[in-house]
Formats: sequence, C-alpha cells, structure tokens
Amino acid sequence: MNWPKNKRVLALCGGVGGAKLALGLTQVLGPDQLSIVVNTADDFDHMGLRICPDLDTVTYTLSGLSNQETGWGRANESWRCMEALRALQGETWFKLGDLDLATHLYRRTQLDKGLSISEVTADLCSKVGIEHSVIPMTDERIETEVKTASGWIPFQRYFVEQQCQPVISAIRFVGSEQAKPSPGFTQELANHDLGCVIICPSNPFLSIDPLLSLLGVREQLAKLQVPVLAVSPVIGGKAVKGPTAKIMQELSLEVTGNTVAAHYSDFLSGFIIDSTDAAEAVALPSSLSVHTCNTLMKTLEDRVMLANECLQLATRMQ
Ligand code: FO1
Repeated sequence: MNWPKNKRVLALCGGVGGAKLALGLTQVLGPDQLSIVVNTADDFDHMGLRICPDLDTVTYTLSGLSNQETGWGRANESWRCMEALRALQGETWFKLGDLDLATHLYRRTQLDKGLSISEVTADLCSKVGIEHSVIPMTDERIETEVKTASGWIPFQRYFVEQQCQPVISAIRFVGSEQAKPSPGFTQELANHDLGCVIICPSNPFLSIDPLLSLLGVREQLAKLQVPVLAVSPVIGGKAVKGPTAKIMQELSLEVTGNTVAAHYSDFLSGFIIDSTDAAEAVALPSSLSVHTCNTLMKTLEDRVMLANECLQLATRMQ
C-alpha cells in the first residue's frame, strides 16, 4: 500500500491491542506520515514513580523491546528488585522488572526537572531508536477510576491488583473535564496534511474514551473531512485481550462490533470488522464504510496486513 507521501495518518491507541496495529502502521508508513497518540489515563503514581503503562507498551513495542508474552514490560526481564522489595514487605502487586525500572527512574528524574510527559516521551523514544512520533494524549494528569460495589477505585488496582474481577457500573476519568489535548495531539488534529485517523483496536471504554474526553477532541474528529476509521476490538463476541467484553456486559452493552461503532458514531466514517463477523455488517449504519478482513494480529505480518487494510479502506473512502 503506497500511502501518499504528503498525507499524514493519526493513530489513536491504548495499550497492548492498539500497540500491535501501531507497529504494523510503522512498517508501512514513514515517520513523517504517521503519528501515534496514546492514552495516559492508566498512568499513576507508584512508590515515588510516575508509571505510564500505555506509553511504555507502545514505546517498547515499536522499539522491539517488549515482552511478547504479556504485551507489557520488557523482554528478557529480571525481577531481582521486586524479590528484594517483597523481602522488605514493600508493594509488589504491580510488577516492575529490573530493566523496566530504568525507564521509570529516568522518567521520574526528567519530570522532576520540569519536563512534560510529551518531552520525556520524545526523549525516551529517540533513545530507543523510534523515529515515528509517539504522543501522549495530554500532558495533564487524568486518571481512570472504575465504580465497583466498594466504590470508585483507581484503574490499576482494578486491572492488576484485582485482575478485573469486580463488576463495574461506571468509569470516570478524573481530571479530564478541563484537560486539554497535548500540543502534539492538538497539532496533529489541526494538520492540513491529515489524510485519515485510525482508532486502533483498544478498549473503547477504558483506553480510547480518555482521549475523546479531552477538551474539543470529539468535536474536532466530527468536523474532519477525512476518513476516521476504527478497527473493532471485538471478534466473535469476545475481546481479543483484556476486560473489554466483560465491561460491555457489565455496562449492559451487547458484545459486538456494532456496539463499538455506535460508541464512536458521532465521528466515525469507516469501520473494520473481522471476517468471522461479516454478517454483523448489515446491522451497521449505511453511512459507515465497512470492510471485513482478518483483524486478529498474531504475527508481524498480521499487523502489517491490517495496517494496509486500514489504509486501503481510507483510500477508497476519499
Ligand atoms: N499488568 C498486569 O496485569 N500485572 C502487572 O504486574 C503489570 C505491571 C506493569 C508494569 C509496567 C507497565 O508498563 C505495565 C504493567 N502492566 C501490568 C500492564 C498494565 O497494567 C496495562 O498494560 C495497562 O495499564 C492496561 O492497558
């Protein structure tokens, strides 16, 4: 797929699922054709560090440093610090590998010098050889909380400590009411060379909604005159990874791609669903350009293929 050299693609992504398609896009688009805006609402303060899981997942994935099994953290990791911390009865519920700790310690020192999350992310990306722009959605603090029977709890306590067990009845992004998109995100949305927006197959409610909750983002996406595509994170009534399906059920939503398309209906113009869900296409709004293909990304080739399918759909829609 030869995407026009002078047209930019803006990818919106969360953690593991989104990072896979982001990697595929970096294989077919040059650094001046692609920017990736990443969710930061999973970020939290932990033992004096500022943990940015989705930014680190994308950075490690694009630089080939990521742990392929878990999708987060680094490959060839060791856990000596966690073992020593456990001996001290310190907090070990959130596993920080020895190599991963370097990222967190370095980020801490840079933030303490007054750099923004955007500046630190650009620095970290250049240090690991990433040429594409990886842009935090905002430089302000937004933190996802989920409402459970025991009240509102921080996202990582739900996701990691409680392994997504609690039933949730609501999700909120503390701090997002007045939070602005980061300078990089704002610039990409306003870029005259923007050719299309691709919403990666991340959890719409936990990973994409925080981006959409930032001041003016939904409105700007709705005004764009270029294709705004999403890849469904639901295949065959199940989510590929993580609590997407469970959350949809708990929010009394049907676990189908149609629910995802409806969730983005105010700005979506293209939708990609898996071939096994082709029958669902008839129930999608006729205003949507729908494409079916393999959306399950097991290999790098799958990631590249899906990236090309997205760009081909965007090209057909122009
Ligand atoms: N996920 C877990 O399930 N258990 C962990 O101990 C854990 C540690 C961790 C450390 C650094 C990091 O960047 C991510 C980590 N994750 C862990 C994943 C993380 O909670 C999720 O990737 C996102 O927050 C959800 O997208």
